[in-house]
Amino acid sequence: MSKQALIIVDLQPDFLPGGALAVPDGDAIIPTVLALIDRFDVVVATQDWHPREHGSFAANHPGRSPGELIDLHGLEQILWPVHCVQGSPGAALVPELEARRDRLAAVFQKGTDPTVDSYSGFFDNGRRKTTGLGEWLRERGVDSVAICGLALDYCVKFTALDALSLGFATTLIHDATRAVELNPGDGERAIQQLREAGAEVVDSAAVLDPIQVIGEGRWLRLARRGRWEFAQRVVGATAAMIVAVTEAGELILIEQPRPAVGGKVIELPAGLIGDIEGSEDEAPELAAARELEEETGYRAARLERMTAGTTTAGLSDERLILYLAHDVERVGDGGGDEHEDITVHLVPLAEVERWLAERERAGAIIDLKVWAGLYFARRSR
Ligand code: VGL
Ligand code: ZN
Repeated sequence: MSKQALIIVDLQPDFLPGGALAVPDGDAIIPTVLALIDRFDVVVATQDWHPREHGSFAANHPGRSPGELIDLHGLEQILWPVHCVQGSPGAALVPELEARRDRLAAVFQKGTDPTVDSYSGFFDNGRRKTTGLGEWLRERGVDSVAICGLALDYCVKFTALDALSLGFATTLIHDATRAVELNPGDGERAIQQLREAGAEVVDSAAVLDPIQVIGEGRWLRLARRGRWEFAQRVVGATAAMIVAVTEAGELILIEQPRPAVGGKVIELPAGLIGDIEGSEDEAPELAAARELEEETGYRAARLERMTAGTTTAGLSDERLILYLAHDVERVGDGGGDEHEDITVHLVPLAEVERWLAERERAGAIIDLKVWAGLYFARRSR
């Protein structure tokens, strides 16, 4: 069994609002971090722990101010206000965490060498010395880490990047972090960078309130989170739906039998993304193009992403990306694959309401997303 540790990064008063190097809203993560502590067998903390003469403090460079960049013994260094001075109240662990000391298996101090800063909980910024955290985790059989704390765009980010580089499966608990944002967007960019480096980014709910599978068929799973039951697809949680209008100004609709509702349903063409074996990584636009052609016989020169969202969030985790097809051209009959029984309807944009009402009176069922599609279809003309 893989063993996972929680790493709480720099949860210290100096990084909270009112502190020397305040992270906006940093205190908001404390209740979440406390709840997370109980869900991990191994919990460790890092602590920014600088000598007063530390080279990252602007005050130690006459004429310099916080936020400026300098060269510190060969490494680029952002200058910070004096913070987390060893033994000062602002450098302690926050009282809420201090009260849970019994649950912290170890605390790793960093930034103790005045000549080099240490954002990561594993190594200094020059990667010259280890704090011992990596070795400590390995010795205890830990092979995956979940990371929370402050600040997302500095110490949390570099701790996570080092964890990945050391081969730990790494999860970032997004809502249990906050960013300094010296530059607006630094937090989002840190998330992006971590994803690209291979980190999994989750919200604490995924840990505190995990999804339980209570049944599984060939295509669908019945799942539960807390008391809430819902359906998940076994493959492909996201669908692509296409709004396509012919050159003559007709909205392309399809009609097909839907066993769940026991009748024929009028819908926009759509299909699952990544449901074809061997092409699970298919780009959403390609899935949309493929489905449009398979179901309707029309090919689009270009697909433009209009919007994305949930379809029936009370019933399923399914999400949908809605595309607008540009310059569609008829290349086949459509009708879907061998398992499908699809009729294609071309309905002049100005007559969609009347046509749908008529079809409804005749016993057809209308998928409500047709109306959303109509909005984008008309807006595009
Ligand atoms: C941190 C800047 C300087 C952090 C520490 O904990 O993110 N940031 N020292
Ligand atoms: Zn620091």
